[in-house]
Amino acid sequence: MQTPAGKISPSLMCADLLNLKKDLDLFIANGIEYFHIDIMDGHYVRNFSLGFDFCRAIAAYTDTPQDIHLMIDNPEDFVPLFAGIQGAILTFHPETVYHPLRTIQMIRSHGARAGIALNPAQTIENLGPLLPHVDLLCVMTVVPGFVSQKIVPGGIEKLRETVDYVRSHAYDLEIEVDGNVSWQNLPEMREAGAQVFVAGTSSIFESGGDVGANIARFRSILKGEK
Ligand code: S6P
Ligand code: MG
Repeated sequence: MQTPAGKISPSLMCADLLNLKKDLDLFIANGIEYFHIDIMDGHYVRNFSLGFDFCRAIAAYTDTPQDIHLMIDNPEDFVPLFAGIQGAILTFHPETVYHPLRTIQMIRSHGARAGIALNPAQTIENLGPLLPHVDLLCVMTVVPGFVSQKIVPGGIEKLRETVDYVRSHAYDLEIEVDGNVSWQNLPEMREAGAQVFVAGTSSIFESGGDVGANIARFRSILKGEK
């Protein structure tokens, strides 16, 4: 298979759970790179979403790597649990812990890849010391907590500046964009240099849409075809 122009990480929180198996089969057949699993605790964000049992069920069905986005307080309490998911990337929000470097080390020592998330109100320079130690940087283009939000003003410009910062320091990590990765925003997010795209209700899982056709549409935008 050709190296993809960008990786797709469908946000399974946005899937129709009653049709999940059908969609998973489509994603697997299309070589989808990651599954984005939003974990919310009702404290760090005012919402609940998926949980460990969901990750375990997906892992029992497919070895597609899980891109697990922990929007929770005290993430270290749950690192041993989630790191047990084969091939997982565990992304946490650094402001939820006193010592984020220790959390990164903990994730890696449990055999998972480590990611950190950058909120719209945070600057990349603040996270600079952590960047040599992580596998993934998740740039949030919405405030975490809910699906179907509009991109924050200046979100794409911030993404571009963040990519430039990471490249100028030659950090070896993947840059993911999460939040309103819509048909409209996707071309600019791609141009800005994101490498992993979280696909939710504004693209692959759009209401009334055909997931199979939407995967093809997403891929062709990532290749710069439309
Ligand atoms: C938001 C969460 C995201 C959403 C994604 C949904 O708190 O971290 O991963 O699931 O943004 O996609 P959309 O297209 O509805 O914004
Ligand atoms: Mg997310």
